[in-house]
Amino acid sequence: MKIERVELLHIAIPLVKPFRTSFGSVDSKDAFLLHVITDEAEGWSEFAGDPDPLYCSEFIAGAEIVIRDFLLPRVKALPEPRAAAAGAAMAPVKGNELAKAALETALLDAELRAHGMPLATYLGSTTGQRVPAGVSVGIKDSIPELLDDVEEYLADGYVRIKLKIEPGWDLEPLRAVRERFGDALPLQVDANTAYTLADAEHLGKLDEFGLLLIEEPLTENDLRAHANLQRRINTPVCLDESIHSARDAATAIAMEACRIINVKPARVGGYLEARRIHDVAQANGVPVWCGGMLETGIGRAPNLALAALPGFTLPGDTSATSRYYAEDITEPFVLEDGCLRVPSGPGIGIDPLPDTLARFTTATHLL
Ligand code: OSB
Ligand code: MG
Repeated sequence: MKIERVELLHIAIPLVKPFRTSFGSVDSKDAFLLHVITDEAEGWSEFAGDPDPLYCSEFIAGAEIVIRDFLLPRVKALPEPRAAAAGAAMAPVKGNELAKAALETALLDAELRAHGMPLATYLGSTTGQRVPAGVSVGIKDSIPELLDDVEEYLADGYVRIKLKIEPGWDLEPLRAVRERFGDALPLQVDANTAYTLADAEHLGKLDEFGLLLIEEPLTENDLRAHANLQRRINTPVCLDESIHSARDAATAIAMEACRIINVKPARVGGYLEARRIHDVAQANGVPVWCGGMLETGIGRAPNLALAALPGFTLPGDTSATSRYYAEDITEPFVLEDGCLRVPSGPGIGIDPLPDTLARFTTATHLL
């Protein structure tokens, strides 16, 4: 396989409603796609980060430079630009996991398409498998607004609700959701690093709500603080932002900094490392689930292939297209009995719709 051309397409797609977290609010998904053209097949991927480095240190403008000037030249210098060799070739570049994931995934897609193999088969899951879908519900201006949204998602069939929380928006919304929808509803929360250890006693009050987990309550990468918190509360701590690699996962598990891990392929440098985290967690009896970054269909399809692996025992943030977009750049993913299906085509199993993609593309750069 020889790389002939790599295109980077900036896209902007309106969200059906603003999505607010403890780190900010967005009403549009701004991202870029990578389109790798080789002599054997073409591959697609999506950069998962945002225009601003608020969720993580990477951001769109920086990632474009990192890919163009540091990652792609290293991959192009390989005798054969196979996805399995790309990780090692890119390793001298520190960090930048989201950028690495985007490049590795586009290469992997091209390679698998050349072999006619679906990503799910490559990873060890099954195409056509149904993956239970949860939904992440943003911070709202009022409790009634939150309850309306949760009601709508439950009517759609989502099997698990995740509430975004922050200081001042935690106990009250949880109490309201439990009162309205009952104790049996699978419910979890995500703080996106909004608390400190000084809040440990307050966070202990979440125990009464019988949550599946609390995601990333404290400062990113502070495993010691998360371990300290986990000793003081019953709700299982789940790490998102703090896990960048399989090594991080092994360390966090050994330190008892978490009891559950949110696996986002982009955050850990791609699907190969995500698979390793799944394996490490499974060997330690730690459940994992697949997180999301409001991906378009190009990012959603491969996440479903990953989420179908056996260690993904909790519903993911792999929601249907309609939860994000009135119109997406791919065919929509539709909820069937609370589940999405793993695509069955080769590679990531989905292609952008050319006309729709053209309408949502704001700039195209040849790398
Ligand atoms: O922390 O899981 C997160 C969205 C963007 C950035 C970070 C997160 C999220 C979500 C939504 O919670 C996940 C999704 O539905 O894609
Ligand atoms: Mg999270």
